[in-house]
Amino acid sequence: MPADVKAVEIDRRSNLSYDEFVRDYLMPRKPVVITDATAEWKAASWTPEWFREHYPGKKLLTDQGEMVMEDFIDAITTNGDEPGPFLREQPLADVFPDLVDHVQPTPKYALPNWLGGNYLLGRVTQRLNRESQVEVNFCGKRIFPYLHIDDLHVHAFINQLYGDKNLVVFPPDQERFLYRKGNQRFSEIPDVDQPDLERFPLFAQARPTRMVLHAGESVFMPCGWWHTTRVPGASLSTVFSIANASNWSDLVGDVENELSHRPKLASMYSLFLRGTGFVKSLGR
Ligand SMILES: O=C(O)CCC(=O)C(=O)O
Ligand SMILES: [Fe+2]
Repeated sequence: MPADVKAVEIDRRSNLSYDEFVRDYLMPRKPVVITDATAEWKAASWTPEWFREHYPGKKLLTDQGEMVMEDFIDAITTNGDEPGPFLREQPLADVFPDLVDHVQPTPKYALPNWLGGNYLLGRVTQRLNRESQVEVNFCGKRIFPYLHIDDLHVHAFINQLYGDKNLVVFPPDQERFLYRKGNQRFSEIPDVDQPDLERFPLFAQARPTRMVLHAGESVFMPCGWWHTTRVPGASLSTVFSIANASNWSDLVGDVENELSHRPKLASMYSLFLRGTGFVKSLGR
C-alpha cells in the first residue's frame, strides 16, 4: 500500500474570518465544516413538521413520483428498510419561491460568486446561472445516490438544516482509486461503505474521510473533491455553489470542453471568459 495516501483531516471552525477562510481553505482547496455560517437564516428553524403545517396539500415532484406534502413528510419521518422518497437537487426558487429569503444572508464565504450574471452566449449563461441556484435536498434515511464531484469545477456549500448527514470525502489526488465513469463526474462504485473489492480492487487503497454534519453546520466542498452522503433519518438541507478567481480557470476549461465540437467557438469563448474573469478579479 503506498505510504503517501492518508485520510485528510477536516477542521471544524466557527467565527472564521473571511481572510482566514480564503487563506486556509478556499485557495488551498481544503474542505472545512463551518458551524455558524447559516445561524441567521430563517431556514435554521426548518423542520419536517414545519413544512407539513405550512404547505398542506402541496404537490412535490420526488424521485419516486409526485406526492403531496403530508405523505412526503410521513414517508421521510418513518424509518423503513427501503429508501423513502427524495426531493433532490431542486431549485428552492422553483419549489418554494416564498422561502428564498429564508436562506439569506448569503454567507460571506460564498462571495463573490461569478455564477450569476450574463456571459453573452445564452447557453453558457444559463448553464452558469443554473449552478448558482440554491437547491434543496429533503429526504429520510438513505444514501445520496452517487459518489461524485460537482459539475463545472464549482465549489459547493452543503448547509445541513435538520437532522444529521454523514459525509464521505476523498481529495482529488485519490481519483485514481475511485473508478471514475469515463470522463463523467460520477464514480462506478455504487456504495463506498460496501465496496465490491473484486470489481474495484484499487478502492482498497483509497482513504476516505468520514464526518457528520449536524443541523446548523455547513461544509465547504472545494472543486474536484469526491463526495457522497448518507442520512440516518429525516434530513433537510440546501446546497449552493460558487465560482470566482479561485476556480474560474478550471470552470472555463470545462466550458471549453463542452463546446469542443465547435473548436473555433470554444477557443473564442474561453478567451472571453478568461478575460471576464480577469476584469472581475481586478474589480475586487
Ligand atoms: O446534500 C447532500 O446530501 C449532497 C449534495 C451534493 O453533493 C450535491 O447536490 O451535489
Ligand atoms: Fe455534490
